Amino acid sequence: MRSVGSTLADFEQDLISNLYYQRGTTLESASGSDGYQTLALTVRDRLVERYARTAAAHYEANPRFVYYLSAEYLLGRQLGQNLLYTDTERFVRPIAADLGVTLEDLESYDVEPGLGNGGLGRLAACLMDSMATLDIPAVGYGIRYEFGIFKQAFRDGAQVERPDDWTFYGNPWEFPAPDDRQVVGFYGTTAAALDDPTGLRRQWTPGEVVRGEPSHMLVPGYGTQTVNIIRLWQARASRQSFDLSRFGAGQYKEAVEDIVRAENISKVLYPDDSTEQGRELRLKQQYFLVACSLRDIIRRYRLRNTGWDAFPAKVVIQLNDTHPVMAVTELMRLLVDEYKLDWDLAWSITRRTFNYTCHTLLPEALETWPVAVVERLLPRHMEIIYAINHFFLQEVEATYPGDLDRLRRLSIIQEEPDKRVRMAHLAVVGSTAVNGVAELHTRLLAATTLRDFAELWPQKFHNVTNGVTPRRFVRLANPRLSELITERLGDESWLTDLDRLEGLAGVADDPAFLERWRAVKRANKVDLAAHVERSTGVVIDPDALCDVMIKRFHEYKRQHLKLLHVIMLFNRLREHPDLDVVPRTVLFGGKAAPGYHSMKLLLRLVNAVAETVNTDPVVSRRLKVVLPPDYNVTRAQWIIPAADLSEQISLAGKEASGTGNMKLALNGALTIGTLDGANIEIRDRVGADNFFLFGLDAQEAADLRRDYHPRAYYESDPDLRAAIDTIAAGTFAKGDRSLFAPVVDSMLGRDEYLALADYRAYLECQERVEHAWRDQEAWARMSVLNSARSGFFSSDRTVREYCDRIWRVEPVRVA
Ligand code: 26Q
Repeated sequence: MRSVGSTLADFEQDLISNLYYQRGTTLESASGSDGYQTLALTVRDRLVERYARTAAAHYEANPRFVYYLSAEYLLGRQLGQNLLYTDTERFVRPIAADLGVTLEDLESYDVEPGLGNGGLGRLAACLMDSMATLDIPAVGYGIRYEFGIFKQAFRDGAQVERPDDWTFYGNPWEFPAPDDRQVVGFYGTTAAALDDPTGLRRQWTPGEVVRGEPSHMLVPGYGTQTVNIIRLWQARASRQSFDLSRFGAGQYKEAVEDIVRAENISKVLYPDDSTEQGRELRLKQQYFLVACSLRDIIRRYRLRNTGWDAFPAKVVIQLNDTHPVMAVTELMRLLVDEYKLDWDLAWSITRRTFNYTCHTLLPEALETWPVAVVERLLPRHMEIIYAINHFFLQEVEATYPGDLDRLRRLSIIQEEPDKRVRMAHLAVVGSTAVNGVAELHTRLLAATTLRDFAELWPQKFHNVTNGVTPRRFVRLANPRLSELITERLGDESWLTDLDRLEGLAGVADDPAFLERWRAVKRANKVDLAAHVERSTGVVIDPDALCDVMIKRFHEYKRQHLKLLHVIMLFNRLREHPDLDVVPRTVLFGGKAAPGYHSMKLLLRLVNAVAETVNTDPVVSRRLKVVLPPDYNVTRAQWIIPAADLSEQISLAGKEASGTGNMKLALNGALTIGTLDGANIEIRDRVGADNFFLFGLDAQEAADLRRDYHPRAYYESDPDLRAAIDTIAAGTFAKGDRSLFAPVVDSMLGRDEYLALADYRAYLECQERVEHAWRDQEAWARMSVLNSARSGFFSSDRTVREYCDRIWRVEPVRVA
């Protein structure tokens, strides 16, 4: 095997060579982009070698593999990560300096692949990172969207979406693998298979075929030789589709129609994590991912194994939410129709192969597809779903004889008001293990959303609390803090053994250490201020409390509750200009789904409030509000290290877990939060004294919701009334009372997520925050304890739990 050198001289040599032979240019005429691409290729070369060794070790060991199926991956920028993982940053700095550029200049060309919406996509990336770090043989499968999550800009404060053409300059981090292409069918008809007396095997003749072309991104482990891959599928027209005769006859549009239709499948990521759109194309995407990936999994299985008996022992497939759940039906189709296994054996193999992670509790977020749509697009799969459901309901009937209502509730098919396939039910029925993503979430899943299933199969239900990778979200994002931690703990082993952060607790009372801790936070805030000024023009004070709410805009997350607090502060400062309040910068970050009009209006209101606050000569000295556009993983890495306060204020019982809460706590932000998702576990670990808790708990919220009158809170709380009236009066709309009226109406009308009920508690809690902030040393101590006690939230721990409880896989060391 060819080998790259490990010295500075080798690295330099490879850079020159790559610039010349890969970019086709020279030092004299290279552009900044050439410089970046060349560096990327040179770093990539170091990973390729490890990948080759990993593939060889895996082939040799023929281990059980984890296959992670996810419609989304939010990987973040690759350059910094891969420099760290190959330990080559130390070469690049001096070389760049010689050339008169900085590493930061080069990094500005690194485009993050935005192949996800939010938490679920970023979790997939963190788990892949941890699997590689723990030497777990794994492949991630996903879609190579031509356009990722839209770019957010603001025009007159309103969100405008621009396409994310992330591959425009080429993606140096991926390898096309056209040899492993697959063919996928859609539509068409089914017929009885002549040789099958049971009628369970049938033959599908698709009406359209599309090619899936894979490319892969390398996923290196930290501190190990393992490099796994994420394989991303792109849809292309099958070769026959290009109609040369039509083209020759001048019918250009018709000639390329099939090509366009095929390529549309992987054209764009659905930017919608709220409303189920019922769009056939989304289902097509899902099946495309699943069909390509399963064929690839079987191809890989057959490299080292024969027959089907060993399949579930060698293959474990994790379904990231229900988006890839058609895999259950597709594996059945492949085994029964194509490989001619009998149904029962195929079903036993299938059920033993899959596991399902659920990421929500919101009933409206549970995917269902109209039977008519599935029938048309995937006629054979619809038959298989009916058959699976038939046998499943027989099982239920045997357990609960005569309980028709239970059958109706459990059925994979919803009958009323219209016939739909319940994807979550299919996922549970087709899986060995089902897991929620935080303790409360798992408990509520079993008690509410999936209750009947939890009663039927209690052993199927597990909790695996989410985690985040400390490499990206501490080491890369926060090098200053990392250095201080390493100095304190003596070495860098905390990066792969995050519980070692506990060692910081011992210096949480050491004034000298606290002083340094604060200096790090301040320096990070100075950096953030530069980013904020560049993107918004607003100058923020690095000594102000940095109050951060970064996440998708969604009603249940209650950005409007935070905004009511901001407006209250604004009103107070206007009325009492000399009031002694803690200077604060309130930073929001997040996108709203393009079709989510109420949240887009709320974004607009945030911008309007920001404008009013920041231009008020009196108020703006103590309060700033910013919403830097286009929040993404890269920006998260800038914001998180600078945060003092982490806003985790969803209505209890609605946020499955949250992962931003973990990233912020690890970086020493204190949380103000409700008893929701993983907030509960964070508070349990960092200690109630180091966490600002407020609000209804999940039970209280559910009870209150039954008979809820938001107006009563408005009437009885003068601060709340003043804040809402300020919006209603048009204060943030140049006197126009109509623009933000829908926000007011929704709060006073339904207030779906009980923001008004939690308002007073939130305000009082923010007063406790202010009080705590006034003692900077005590605050720093709490900050240290948050980092010190958050080691549990490493995604390494999450992956270990999946390995032990669900996957039952063992590491394979790569020499
Ligand atoms: C479904 C159907 C049609 C169109 C879009 C979708 C869709 C897309 C994305 C549905 C859901 C999502 C994303 C969900 C998500 O990010 N959930 C979050 O997952 C995190 C990781 O487990 C949790 O921490 C968050 O609490 C949860 O909200």
